[in-house]
Amino acid sequence: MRFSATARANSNIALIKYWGKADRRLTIPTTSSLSLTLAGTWTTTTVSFDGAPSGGDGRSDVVSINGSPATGASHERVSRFLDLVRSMAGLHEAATVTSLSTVPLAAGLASSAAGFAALAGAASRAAGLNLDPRSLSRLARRGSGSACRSVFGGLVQWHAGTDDASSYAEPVTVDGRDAAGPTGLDLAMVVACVADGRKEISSTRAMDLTMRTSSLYPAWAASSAEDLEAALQAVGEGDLRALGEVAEANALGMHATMIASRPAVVYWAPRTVEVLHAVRRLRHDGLEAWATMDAGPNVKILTHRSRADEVAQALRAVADGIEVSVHTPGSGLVIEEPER
Ligand code: 2P0
Repeated sequence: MRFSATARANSNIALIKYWGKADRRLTIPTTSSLSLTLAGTWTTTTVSFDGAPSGGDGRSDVVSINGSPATGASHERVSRFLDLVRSMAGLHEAATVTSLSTVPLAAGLASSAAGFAALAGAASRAAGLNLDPRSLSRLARRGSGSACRSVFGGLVQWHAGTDDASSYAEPVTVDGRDAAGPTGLDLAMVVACVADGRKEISSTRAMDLTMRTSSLYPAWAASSAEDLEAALQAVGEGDLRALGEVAEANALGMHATMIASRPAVVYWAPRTVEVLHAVRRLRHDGLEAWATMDAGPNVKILTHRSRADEVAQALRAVADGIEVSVHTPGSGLVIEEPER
């Protein structure tokens, strides 16, 4: 008997960041976060439980990511996640996983968020589990923290919680309407990719190092709770300026904690700084644009949809070789019906 399901999920970019775990095994974060899911950043994943017994003397999972077999730590991470799904479903069969991302690496959006959200959807459905969106968010979180937010579209809040049940994401709406799209703030995210090399240190390791060694970390975590309140208030009031200001401050504060780690975690490249200055100049010239950055050198700029092309144009002019793309808010996890 073969059980198969396919699911797809978009990437998300945090406006109020997740950086640090209170519980590493369960991926319970130290702070709550807020993100925007981006259109056109799909990862599509198919999972089949093949009938062969897994683990022990049985065969191991076969995992292919963008056409290449996953090996070592990335295979181990997917397989451990499948073990969790198998234990939830009482299943003992090995899986075949095929994952394809539509976002080119050069777009600067390579992320485990879309990957683990899609894997959570496909694996749980192939295993015969029929999870509601909140349970899918909790499951995706166990693969990668930020993945719990990619289960939903538009603006999404991840409640840090204190245990597995209370740590999940949900959409942020205003009067029951989508807060990110044309009925709300009408947001866009411009991504300026300044380098596409592999990162020196993974976000998982970097956030642990920051928590253990950066004297600035407790101050950032405390202010992040206030930042989230301010961001949610700005969303409720439809105030893009207030949202942009707090998002930029929260991201730069997170990077300050990393830079104060020992050894320092410095994701910034020279062109990162050039783009950050360009964004400040745009604001000075009256354009609504605020920067955010993640565990890498690329800069994402929050703006109004109507100004996104102007922002993109200005950033392309900063230096040769900066790849710029414009993204509107996108939808959450989509699970296709399984074949049985
Ligand atoms: C975020 N990042 O909120 C933050 C900001 C990067 C910087 O979530 O260890 O890949 O798998 O839970 O989710 C990247 O961290 O980390 C991330 P794990 P994840 O988007």
